[in-house]
Amino acid sequence: MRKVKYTQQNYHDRLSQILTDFPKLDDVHPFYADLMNVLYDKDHYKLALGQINIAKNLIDNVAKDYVRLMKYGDSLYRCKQLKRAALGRMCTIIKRQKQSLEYLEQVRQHLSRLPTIDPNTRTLLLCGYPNVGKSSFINKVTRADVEVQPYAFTTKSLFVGHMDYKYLRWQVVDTPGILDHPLEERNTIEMQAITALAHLRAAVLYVMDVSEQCGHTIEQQLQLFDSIRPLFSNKPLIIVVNKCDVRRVSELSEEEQKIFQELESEGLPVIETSTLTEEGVIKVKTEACDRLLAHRVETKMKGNKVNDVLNRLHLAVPAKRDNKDRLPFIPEGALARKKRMQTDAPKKRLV
Ligand SMILES: Nc1nc2c(ncn2[C@@H]2O[C@H](COP(=O)(O)OP(=O)(O)OP(=O)(O)O)[C@@H](O)[C@H]2O)c(=O)[nH]1
Ligand SMILES: [Mg+2]
Repeated sequence: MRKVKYTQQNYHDRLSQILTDFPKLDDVHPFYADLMNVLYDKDHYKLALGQINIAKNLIDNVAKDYVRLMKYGDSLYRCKQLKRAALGRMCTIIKRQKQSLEYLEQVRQHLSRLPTIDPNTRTLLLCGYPNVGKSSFINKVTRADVEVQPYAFTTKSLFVGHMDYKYLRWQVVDTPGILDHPLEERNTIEMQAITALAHLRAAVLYVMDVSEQCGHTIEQQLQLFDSIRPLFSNKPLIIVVNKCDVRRVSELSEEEQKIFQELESEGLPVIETSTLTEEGVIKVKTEACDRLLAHRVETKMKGNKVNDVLNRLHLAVPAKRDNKDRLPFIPEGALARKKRMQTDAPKKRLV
């Protein structure tokens, strides 16, 4: 009886451990829940965990039944047979879980290598067609080291890098390139980018390549921009025109230039960059960060928590008492020293 109970307890503990350690899709942030759905398929994941749970209960029942039977065992030999049967049945139950366990192990390994993206912090999100220079950009502004190659779909998953601006921590997310087709036809690689766009409250940098070296025309890139535009709503948006060392907006045909002017008149900044010469890279960074900061303050002002804080705040606006000038007071000694410094030979000042 002890052997049967011991085996049951061991199986029970390990299976419970698996069940508690895997994240529940309903508990994690919607961004991660969606990402896991894209990568591992939500139904398959839930089913696998459900199977493990069923196996755990089956084992518990087997142990209970056989321990009861053993109490009525009329000989040592019969008890031994019952023990063998109990252990055998428990093993069979576990053996049948092979597929679920293997799948969960794969998920576990993949999950542990996912980038740590904090969905609530300040984030810049790079998106656009494949091969336009998104990864080159993240490599320039952060300490990340993402692979850059002259062919499409070099980046196949999300990457995150960190940088500092205005003494704040920022994360920059590099996404795989996306093509312009309906959502149902998108593959796992593209869906990761879409998930990030949908869930992260970030400043979006839409990277374009007017040199068309990426293999897609400006028209196609603008079409994609229009079709994923709903995902940009309520987010600061910047259009990054990359590879300006090859071709500038001013070298485009008049019609194409007009499109960019229209975008600018809508209030979208269009910034030319080149990750080769680093032209415009810092400008994009500061512009995006400033816009996101302003946007975050704005949304916070709209929330209902703001009244709590505003009640406790008092903004003092001092008014002038009279028109008397109150000049700063500089002690005699300091003045004299300053004068000496100016009149003395410049050589001494240098020393
Ligand atoms: N001339 C020029 N080439 C660039 C510039 N930025 C990137 N490239 C080149 O463009 C190619 C693609 O760059 P990536 O950074 O890998 O592009 P990506 O958008 O990350 O591509 P995917 O990961 O495939 O979506 C590389 O060969 C880069 O050397 C630039 O400013 N000027
Ligand atoms: Mg890339």
